[in-house]
Amino acid sequence: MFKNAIVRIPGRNFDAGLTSVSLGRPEFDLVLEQHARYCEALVECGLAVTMLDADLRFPDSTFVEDTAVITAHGAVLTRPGAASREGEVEAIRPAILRHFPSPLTIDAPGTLDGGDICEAEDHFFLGLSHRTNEEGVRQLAAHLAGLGYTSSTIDVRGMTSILHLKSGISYIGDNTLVVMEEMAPQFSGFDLIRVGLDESYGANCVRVNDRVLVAAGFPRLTEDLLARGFDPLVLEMSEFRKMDGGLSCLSLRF
Ligand code: CIR
Repeated sequence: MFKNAIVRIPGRNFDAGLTSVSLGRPEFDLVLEQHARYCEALVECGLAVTMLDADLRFPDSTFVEDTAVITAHGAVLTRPGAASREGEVEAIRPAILRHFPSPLTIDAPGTLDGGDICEAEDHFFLGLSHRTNEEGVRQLAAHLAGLGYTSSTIDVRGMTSILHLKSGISYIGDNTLVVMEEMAPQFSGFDLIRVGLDESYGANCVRVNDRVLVAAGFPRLTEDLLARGFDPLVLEMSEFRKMDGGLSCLSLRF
């Protein structure tokens, strides 16, 4: 069960962040509206939400997930792979320290984005991506082993359609992974909810206590979740998608 979430309100310069997709410019009023609804949803799921102020130094800083990996046994501050995002870690450190007084760290030359890290019970999948390098994975695997977890590496560098590992897979509890079709063969041993190409953005969903947050516009995935006994909570994400962001990146949950 999660009790807390940390989020950061998007800044007015949100549209100056990094993106690899051509879906148009995010509309700021809608960004704020979708973010507010996302925060409400976390409250509906029973979480106490810490809302950090917008930080105009870092246009991508609303994607807080990339700055830390938080487990039940301890937290790790990351070192994001995009130079424009490196300073986000110092900016979030005080909020993490309030809950985890001695976080571990990822140090140079390691780089690691939280979006590449997928926790499935006591095992972590560590995505090797264009943001997370081998040294970052090595350091995190060692930290996780010290905290009592196992881990394995999934190389997503050849997959041009996703930014992070968790753009393509989500562990939603009950031994179930939501996974983009092309990644499915790597995850035997789990019950898989496969997501086709046309719904692949939906693969980034988030189990929060009794609910599964899922992006609006992916009816087959939502039906599959219902059919397997999950309780989807559908959220409009159009403006975050324009900046390569998904549901999981908007919060740290613990
Ligand atoms: C970036 O490119 O870093 C941001 N525009 C999007 C980050 C999304 N984060 C995530 O999926 N964990």
